[in-house]
Amino acid sequence: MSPQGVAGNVRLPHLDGTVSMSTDELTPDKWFTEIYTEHGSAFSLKIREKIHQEQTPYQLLEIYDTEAFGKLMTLDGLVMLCGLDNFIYHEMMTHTALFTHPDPKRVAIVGGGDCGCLKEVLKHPEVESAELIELDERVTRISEKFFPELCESNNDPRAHFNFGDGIKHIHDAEDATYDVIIIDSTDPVGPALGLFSKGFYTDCRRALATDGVLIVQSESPLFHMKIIASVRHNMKDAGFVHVVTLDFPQCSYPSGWWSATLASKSQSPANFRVPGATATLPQTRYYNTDIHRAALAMPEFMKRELDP
Ligand code: AG3
Repeated sequence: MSPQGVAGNVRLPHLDGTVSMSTDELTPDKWFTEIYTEHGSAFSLKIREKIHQEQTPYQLLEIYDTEAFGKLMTLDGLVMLCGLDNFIYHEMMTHTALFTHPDPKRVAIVGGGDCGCLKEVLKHPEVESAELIELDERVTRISEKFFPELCESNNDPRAHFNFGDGIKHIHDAEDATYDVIIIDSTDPVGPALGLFSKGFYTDCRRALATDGVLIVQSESPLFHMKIIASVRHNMKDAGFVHVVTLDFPQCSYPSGWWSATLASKSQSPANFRVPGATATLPQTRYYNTDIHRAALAMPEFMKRELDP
């Protein structure tokens, strides 16, 4: 006898035939919805309440308390992160790049003002400095208030904050300043557009030392193949020797499936470091060696569209 009922006839909690909502409940005061107009779909979260709203000098920043996904941060009405699944994105955007580099000591994060990537980067003991370059300081201040779990390493002496234009910062950086550059941007619209360009990746390449690794959030394989293809093209044009796209689930982003594209100056992305002599696996909830390897495997449609 299982605690839930007779073996073979287990009652599944919440799947007992009751309807969990009626459509007239899907009202803007009870639900947050991001509509993917071009893709005829949307993502909704039932909200308890909106707990913060402000117009920063750059964007509309809102925080909701949701019923099942933890806190939610949106910028101009688009989901940036929520409590439930942000660990997948942040771990995949960081550990894959740091384990591709043979000895990552100096890391730059462009965007990522919520500090989720910063926290993951600082889990690597060999990192000596992690610099966050975020345009909108309010994102960081509000994350400190509502997502303290992402900001728990902000006082680490290795963490440095630079609130300003990431494109200019990388452009002005001395040659070979960084080992790893992480681009944790919004979608490629408005000020973020430049973060997807060949010119920016050329500056990144120059600002990276010999074994340098760049990783960029590159949108959804189901919805945004043109963006992924153009990121890869621009990285190759910028002179990176290896370019690979990794994929992972992210249920709160368009289509529920996301990607990151990694470029390296010399290291083969397939030969990433695994726990042993040169690497210790940080405490993670999603990332591990098998996940890293699996994320490098490309689905057939992506292979066909990206490497014809
Ligand atoms: N960076 C990627 C956000 C893209 C989401 N797009 C959307 N909801 N349309 C988020 C920052 C997390 N640190």
